[in-house]
Amino acid sequence: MNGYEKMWQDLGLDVNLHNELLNALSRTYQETVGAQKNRPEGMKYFDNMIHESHGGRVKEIIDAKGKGKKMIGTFCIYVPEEIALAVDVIPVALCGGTQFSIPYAESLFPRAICPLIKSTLGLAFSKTCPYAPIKNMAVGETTCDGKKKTWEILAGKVNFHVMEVPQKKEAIDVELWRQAVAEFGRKMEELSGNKLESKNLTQAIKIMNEKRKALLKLAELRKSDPSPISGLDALVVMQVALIDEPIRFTTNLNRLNAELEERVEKGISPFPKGGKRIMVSGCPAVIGNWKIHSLIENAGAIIVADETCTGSRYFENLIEETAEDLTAQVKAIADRYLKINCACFTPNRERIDGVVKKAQEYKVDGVIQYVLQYCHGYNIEAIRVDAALKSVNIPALKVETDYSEEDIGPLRTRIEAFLERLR
Ligand code: BJ8
Repeated sequence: MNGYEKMWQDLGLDVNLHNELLNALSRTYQETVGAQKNRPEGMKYFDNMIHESHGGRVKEIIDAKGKGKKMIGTFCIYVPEEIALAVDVIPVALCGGTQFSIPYAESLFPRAICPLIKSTLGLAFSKTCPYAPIKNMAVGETTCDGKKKTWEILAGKVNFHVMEVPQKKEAIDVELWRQAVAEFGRKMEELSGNKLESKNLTQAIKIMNEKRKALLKLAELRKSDPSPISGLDALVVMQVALIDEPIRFTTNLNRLNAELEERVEKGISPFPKGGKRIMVSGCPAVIGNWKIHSLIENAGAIIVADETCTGSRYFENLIEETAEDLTAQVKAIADRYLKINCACFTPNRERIDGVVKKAQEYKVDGVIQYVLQYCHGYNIEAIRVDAALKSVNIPALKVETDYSEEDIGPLRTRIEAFLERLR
């Protein structure tokens, strides 16, 4: 990525270390995503967006800020993007998916917290995250304990807002969440200096719903046998969804979907018809993390669905577009987001039932429960998910791992053995 050194320097990044990070990311990308055969042409846009995630996309946001826009960094798909967009605030997900930055977090934070949190913090601490200096506010949320306690430390250092995500979905929790979303709206108004108006919110809801529809279409196409796209490429599309400008993203995804439709008609796929179909369920896999998808597909299976926040949890359920005023719109937004089934909720029957339903709908042969080390929510919930899948005769394997390459050998052996016993 040439031509951005001056920008990184001006942002106060450690340019040499940042170059090392980019080289490490680019090597992993080439060895995983780039090494695949028979990829759709339309993936070129998404490859390029990953490549430009620290370059062109950052410059674009700096330019937009020059024209009066603001940027927020987010860490969870519970943050309602349409509210930010409606007041000219650009939301960008800042979660880290690379092992490279983890040691920089471990110098201050306990080692026994999840790699997603450590990687995110490490990028900021090591001055290798170009978004950290350009964001006007970070927006955290009360989901898992690791995140909640981290926000307390960061809040003293940067402009920080924490959204209260409830832990249950009873009437009292619905009310609390609606208030949290309304409060987020007021925060965004303060940050941007723009008033949240129904007209602009209508537009932003449409933009996000179109984006969700395109992602739903991609999910639908993956139901084909053989799926026209690998699970690894579908993951790359999702990773880009979390950082890209939404209208451009949707245009390019619709283009990719049109190509995939043709591939379905012609039976073109990176995998043979009748291959073993897998659903990944559990923790998100953000940019830098292609480990588990690559291992599963290199073992010969194809991932046809992701029940994760870098999968269906991000794009399922559209926002009602019939609300007539601002209050009703904010309520409709809150209600859509509360349908996201994160493992932070209890007792979480909706998620367990949803995993089973999805596994059946996508006709999967098995489910791999993907748990990031020290993510207690998904790790413990895996017991109930496993039992529910067993009750309908769908085999499941839980893998608990971090971002390092140290456990690749044993993981490969376990995944291969699991795939071997399917069907
Ligand atoms: S809605 S999954 S994006 S919280 S992996 S940091 S939960 S210890 S990322 Fe998440 Fe929102 Fe839930 Fe989705 Fe904690 Fe688990 Fe780490 Fe996690």
